[in-house]
Amino acid sequence: MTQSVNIKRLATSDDGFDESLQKLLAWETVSDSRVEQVVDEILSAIRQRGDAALLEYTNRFDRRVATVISELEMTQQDFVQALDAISDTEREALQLAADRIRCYHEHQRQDSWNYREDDGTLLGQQVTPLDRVGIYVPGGKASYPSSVLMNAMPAKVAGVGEIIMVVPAPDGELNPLVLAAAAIAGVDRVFTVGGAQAVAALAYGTESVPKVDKIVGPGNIYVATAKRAVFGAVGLDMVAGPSEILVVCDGETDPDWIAMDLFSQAEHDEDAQAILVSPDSAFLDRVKSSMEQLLPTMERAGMIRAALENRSALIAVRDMDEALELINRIAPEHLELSVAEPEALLPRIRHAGAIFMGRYTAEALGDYCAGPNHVLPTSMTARFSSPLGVYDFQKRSSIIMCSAEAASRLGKTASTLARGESLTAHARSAEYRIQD
Ligand code: HSO
Ligand code: ZN
Repeated sequence: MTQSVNIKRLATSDDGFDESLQKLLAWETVSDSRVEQVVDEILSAIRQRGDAALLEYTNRFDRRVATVISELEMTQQDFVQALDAISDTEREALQLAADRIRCYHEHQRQDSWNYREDDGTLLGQQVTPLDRVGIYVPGGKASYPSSVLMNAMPAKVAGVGEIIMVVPAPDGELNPLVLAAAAIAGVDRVFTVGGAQAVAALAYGTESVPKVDKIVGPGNIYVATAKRAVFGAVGLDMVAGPSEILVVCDGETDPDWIAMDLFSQAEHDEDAQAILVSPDSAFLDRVKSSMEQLLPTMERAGMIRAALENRSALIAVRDMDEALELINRIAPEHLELSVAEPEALLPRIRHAGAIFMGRYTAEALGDYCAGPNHVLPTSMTARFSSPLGVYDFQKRSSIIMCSAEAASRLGKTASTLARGESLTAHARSAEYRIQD
């Protein structure tokens, strides 16, 4: 049985290719004023009434029957039970993934540094972890244990003092793998609350939920809107758009492998984007027929088909130079270089969230256990941003220590500049320390 797939077929040699590409890449996050209004109400209720409001919303939206927030907090015993509830194979896989993610992220840790000038002045930068962070984990189908690891491990490696996780448990149901991943990652506290009310609780603090310094993790439109609204009171991670994959193939990889790699992103979301670029246009046909054969075997066939027909494409290029140009224009979240010598292309790639090199490196390996983070810049933001990392949970303070001699010398410069700005107190403060 095969199922035809209506994926766009483009070629860089087409008239109007640029326009077609632009249409494909266009993605706007719609801000919905009705959602904003609902979220505003929730935010101010939590701010004013704390736990009481958090309980009301959680009982209403998640059909819970809690009378105090402590009933919604997971205990040490819940952690242990979750670890027991999953299979040995699952526990070992989570543990192995966590170990590899930790090891990779340890390389990202930034250290403090300083240097001394001839007159004894010391200048430097002191790096400190954030005190407390909140991790939002969506409920339901998009509740990914792998994302718990990817958000919590870099915070842990950074040395964050306390990691608070929130995850909705509609009808009291929670995937034990999510809780097990939290236990393995070393999350300190887990509250089964979600939505805008959970974001508000983390941002403002309630009697029971401690206020955090930064909130990370994906969520639905209510969560995203709430995050945007509390920005400033707390730090935030990037706003994630739908998943994207760009595969560049020389035509020599098994077309089934490529079809499945494209499916692996398409199955996330109907707005996900899967693009295949090749100089071999007969290969594009082969991948298309692989897709048509494989699609009926997929559990999420409906989602995959929607994503493939919506914002995805098979693109023929004249040569690898053109492929490289396209990569940098598309700035994909995930880039697979399914070619014989990916190292030769690497120095020419400037914009991509994560680069998967060679025919064997399926993107799925990076999603779970290769080691690098799977929280990556989407929607062309790889032009200016980077994967979630340890550096997102560290901050820097500047250090200045002047010797008497330096204070005297720099004082003259500071005084001149201060007087130029008519800031007399600045000038005199510097001048006091000038010794002649
Ligand atoms: N590919 C997703 C992450 C993920 N995949 C989680 C499977 N589980 C991020 O783009
Ligand atoms: Zn994925």
